[in-house]
Amino acid sequence: MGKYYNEAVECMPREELRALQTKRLIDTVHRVYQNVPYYRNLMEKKGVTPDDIQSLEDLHKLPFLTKDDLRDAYPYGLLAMPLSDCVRIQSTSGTTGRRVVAFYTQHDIDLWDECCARAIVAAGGTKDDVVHVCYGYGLFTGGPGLNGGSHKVGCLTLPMSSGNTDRQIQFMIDLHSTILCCTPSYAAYLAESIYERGLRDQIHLKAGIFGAEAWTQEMRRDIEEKLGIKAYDIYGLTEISGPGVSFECEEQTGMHINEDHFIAEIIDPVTGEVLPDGEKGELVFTSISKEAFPLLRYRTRDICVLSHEKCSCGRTHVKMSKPMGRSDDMLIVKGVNVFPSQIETVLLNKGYAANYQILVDRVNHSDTIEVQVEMMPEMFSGTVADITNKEKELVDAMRAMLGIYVRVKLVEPKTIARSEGKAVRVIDKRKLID
Ligand code: DLL
Repeated sequence: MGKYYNEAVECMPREELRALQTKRLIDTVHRVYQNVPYYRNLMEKKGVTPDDIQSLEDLHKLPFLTKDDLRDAYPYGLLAMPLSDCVRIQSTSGTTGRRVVAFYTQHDIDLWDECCARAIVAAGGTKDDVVHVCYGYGLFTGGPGLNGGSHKVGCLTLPMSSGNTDRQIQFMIDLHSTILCCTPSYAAYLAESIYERGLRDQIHLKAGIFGAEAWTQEMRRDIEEKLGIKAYDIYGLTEISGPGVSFECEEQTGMHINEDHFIAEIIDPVTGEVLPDGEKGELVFTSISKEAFPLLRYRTRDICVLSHEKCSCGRTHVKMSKPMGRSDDMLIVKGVNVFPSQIETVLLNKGYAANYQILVDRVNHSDTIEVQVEMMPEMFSGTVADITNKEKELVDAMRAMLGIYVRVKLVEPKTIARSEGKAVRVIDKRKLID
């Protein structure tokens, strides 16, 4: 297997890849038009017929799909195959309060597993590895996706699911886990627990495949150091299949999108206009090989940048940057756009761990923002004056990053709840009031 799971496809010359995408796009558009009345309606409203789509350049003529469409069409309205041909559903974690159900045929599961297998091999995985999966299993795609990928590579797979940190660590030691798959916030928590218990020498991990939520380069370095591993990013979303839509290679400079299955575009989130390579905007996916739930021009709300620059790993598929936040996660505080990742960067740069919570409120018609962050244990014994100085230092750094006053409160170590899945970083009380 070597360096790639599927070299012929992952390193396919771009011309050939475009030809493959074009053929698959045309087939998918015809099939969706025939089988999905909901999308046919959207196309008719825009005055587009399947014959208008002859090349990749015509993609922009198709209407967008949004999460609201998925909600309107819930549960079966976007199915492109008879339900009797489907073998599985998965569903979103509901972090934004809206459930989405995606359907899979056996073919769809196979291609999803292959996408995850590519990610595992890119992280150095071979059949000799022990893959420790502590993403949640069940409706969430994380556990089943990485589990399927690990089977395809032929690794010994530990379907741990999330939670029970003591048991996770014990299995890791006893079964010599070599590749850890979980959310970066849980990886940070595991790293902290292993470090505190002095067990680092008994851990055999060499790599981690972490995704499902935003994480910064500083957090990557912190996890890498504490666990002695190389940490790889993986991206995906339930609507488009789950983890493995894109994944990092050894260069760690963005995630290769599995372009034989998904066409990516970047658009201006306000006007919907397609933006050129290198510009920041909202990521849009068109799935071109799925049978049951092939979404066309699905707006992810994730803000990022695409790059077609040649990658030293040899893969030819386009790379996407780490999402820089979601257009619907962006907080507007006192009229200023604030992404939680900016706050995290300040904290990690100043030597704090990523144990924090952002509280936004509205007091007397004015927005307030407070960041609660855990003190590092060595600070905990500091004097009140020392703590006040540390808080002031963070307030200044936040102001330099965001341009607004952010109240900072240092709290005792271990007082902010740890997450086993996606971390809840923001509590926006304004949403509860409005
Ligand atoms: O989070 C799928 C997944 C599982 C990806 C395991 C990676 C690993 P959803 O629950 O539908 O699916 O959430 C999808 O999570 O639109 C992004 O906003 C965010 N997200 C996913 N991966 C990353 C990442 C899974 N690597 C939503 N970095 C997406 C930042 C990510 N955000």
